[in-house]
Amino acid sequence: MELVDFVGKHRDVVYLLLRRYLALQKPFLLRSDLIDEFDNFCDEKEVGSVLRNSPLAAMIQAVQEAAVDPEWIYLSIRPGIASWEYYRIHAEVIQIETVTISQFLEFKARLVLGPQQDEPWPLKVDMGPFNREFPRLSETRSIGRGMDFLNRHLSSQLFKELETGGQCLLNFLSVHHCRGQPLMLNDRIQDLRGLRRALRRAVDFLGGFPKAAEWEAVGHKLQELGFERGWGGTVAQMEDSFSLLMDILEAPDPGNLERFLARIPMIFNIVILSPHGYFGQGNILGLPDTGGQVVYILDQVRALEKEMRRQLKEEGLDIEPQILVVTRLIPEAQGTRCDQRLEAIVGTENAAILRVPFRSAAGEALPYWLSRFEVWPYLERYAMDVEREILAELEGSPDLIIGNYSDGNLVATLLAHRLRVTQCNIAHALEKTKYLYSDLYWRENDAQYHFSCQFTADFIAMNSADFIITSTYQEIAGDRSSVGQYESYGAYILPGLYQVVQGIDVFDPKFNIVSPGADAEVYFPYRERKRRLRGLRREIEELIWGNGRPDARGRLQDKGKPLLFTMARLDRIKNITGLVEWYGRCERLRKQVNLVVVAGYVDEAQSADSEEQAQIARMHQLMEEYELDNQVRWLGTLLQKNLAGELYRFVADSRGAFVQPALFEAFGLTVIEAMSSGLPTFATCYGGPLEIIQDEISGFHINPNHGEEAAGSIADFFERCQVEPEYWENLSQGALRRIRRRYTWDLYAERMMTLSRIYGFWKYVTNLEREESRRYLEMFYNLQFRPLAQQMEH
Ligand code: UDP
Ligand code: LCN
Repeated sequence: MELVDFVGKHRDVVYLLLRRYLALQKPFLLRSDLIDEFDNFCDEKEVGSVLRNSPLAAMIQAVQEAAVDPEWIYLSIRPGIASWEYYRIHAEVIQIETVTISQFLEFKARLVLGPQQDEPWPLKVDMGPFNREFPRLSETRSIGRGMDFLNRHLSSQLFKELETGGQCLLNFLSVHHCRGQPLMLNDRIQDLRGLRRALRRAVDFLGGFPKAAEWEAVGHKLQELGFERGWGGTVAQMEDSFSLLMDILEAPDPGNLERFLARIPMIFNIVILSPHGYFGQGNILGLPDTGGQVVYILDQVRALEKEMRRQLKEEGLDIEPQILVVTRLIPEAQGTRCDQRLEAIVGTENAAILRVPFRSAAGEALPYWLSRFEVWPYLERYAMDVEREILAELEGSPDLIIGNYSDGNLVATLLAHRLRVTQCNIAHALEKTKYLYSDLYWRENDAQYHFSCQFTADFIAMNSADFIITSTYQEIAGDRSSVGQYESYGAYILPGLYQVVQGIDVFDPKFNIVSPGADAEVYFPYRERKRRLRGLRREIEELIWGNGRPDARGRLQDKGKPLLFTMARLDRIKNITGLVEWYGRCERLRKQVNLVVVAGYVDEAQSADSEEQAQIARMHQLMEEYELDNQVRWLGTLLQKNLAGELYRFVADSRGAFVQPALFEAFGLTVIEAMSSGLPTFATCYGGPLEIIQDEISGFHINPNHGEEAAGSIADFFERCQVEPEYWENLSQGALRRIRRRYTWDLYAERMMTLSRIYGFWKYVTNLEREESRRYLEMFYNLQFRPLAQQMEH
């Protein structure tokens, strides 16, 4: 091995470097610490030239973490996406050797707990053995395209099955019911031979009818042959479905299997869970824990309902689809509608928000709002209450349960388990990678954050889900230099509690990237003049230039300049204050544009959140320090959706741009909204926007840790647009093109429905084989999660 040889040959230099690391006197070093120190070392020592292009330098680039005690340095190395190796080096002897993941985790635990608390038999959790028989992707570039892979796998499995006379597909079609009615086959068809015969007869029979004829004309005879009404709305569609099935019985291939499953009516009722936060339709965005997740779910519901209706019509079924979004009922609702049990969702025909209260152990409804970190003790009781309510509301089980975020996914797990329904998870954001060392130092933070509960819940829910959808690739597996959010659940330790040897495997075909869009009714290109909401123009001018608004600070002096716009909750991580500071310091940028900020409140007293209060104070301080009142307009107000939509377009009219400067952004709906309006967009390179935007084609990446450079590149853009106005146009077109191809709710809904069917079929086929892992997770839930959650209640 190159590295071992190198270390053997250059022990003296390696020794000096290790001493440098030891001298930092930190038990854990991050990739950036290791690289910075390595660079300093190379700059100072003559040996720098030997080291810079050595295998050691390559290794240091790939190290994710080092755990250090005076004797040993343990390293986790990630040579590529989702690939991990573990080593240790003796600091005196300078010998390098591989270690197992468990040894690495235990060493880290020892550094946290101290040697006196060494545990000879720590609890080790390992999902690896359960998945041994299951198919798994092998290429990193296929990660997140689980469905395509599964389709190929399923069709070859089906091929083998059919050759040996297996009845799995037949049984699947026979069990298909909706509200007690069989939908595909009745009991006149009992075996594969019978099915083939019936199909031939049905196709012959349909040949004598006009293509547009409907079930009423042909149904009687088809039922006699063994078919029910779920095969299509017209004779043409029925013929299509029958011949697809005949092809599959002859020789299944991934394409025809996907097309066939996509035609089977399987999903009529959906339950979407989002327990925490204020979930409603008006006046709630910006309340604690209530941001993009709510926007996402409401748009998702509208898109799914539309798609379900379209498909049911095509399938010839007169069934009204129903979607319920289940959240908490909060009696002390702070002027919102979160104390109402049922609320119809605007823009849908039959979807509603169903609110069920959290109950205490004594059975009383909890009157007040709780942060997402505090919800754990209530979720089990909540799941049971929800089960009763949805069964009553839907008059039966749902066909698909979608969880959102850690709490929703846990409740989805409990419900899907009890009702035996397909489960889909969505995370929006996972906290584990957001908070540094939140797993290792869980004990220190548990009183405030309860990460022990959250990470245990995540582990259970991720492993229980039939499929998981993410908005981006990096959410699953990161990129070359940073670890994916799901990848970070691969192996980890909560010292003193348990260690996960193999938790989540990002090569599991359950992962699928399905990105959301922006509501196309609200966020459309600035050029579509006819659709523009001209009535809002006065209000917008007042917002941007108006005098004497109590919720604004700053008045723009030069109205002719383009506007640089940003909008977000005023959280630290959104880094709005960072952007204001970059702007304040960059003369070139100040010369080119005015800055418009929509975030938080101008009056600190209006905020109930300490983090937000600190950000508000910082905003005022920056406004003073850089004398920004003539060039920055800060609006401390929550914009209503239509107004926000028109504002993006107004900014585009000024030939301005949008900036999303977050330190980390899991996905970033505002980026999608701005791009959908045709605004050139600058967004953080940490998180979702890195994938949404192709640098210099559909927008720009900026590094929030290098503010000066970021401000410089925005200034460059505007300077270039001065001399080359078509440059602005190119970027605007690039953004619109990108959105049309990748980020629309229509694409989302179609894909989501296909996934639900394929994974529903897969669940049916593998049901028995999943029993082992189900039991294991049940045990982990009972013995680990439940006591942790109960402790919180006392
Ligand atoms: N939003 C809004 N008005 C505001 C601030 C934000 O309508 O005053 C919306 C914004 O348009 C976006 C969502 O809130 O749809 C924020 O989602 P994002 O993914 O950007 O961030 P999150 O808040 O989920 O972290
Ligand atoms: C939560 C976040 O933090 C955002 O990055 C996402 O865009 C939003 O949810 C919707 O998924």
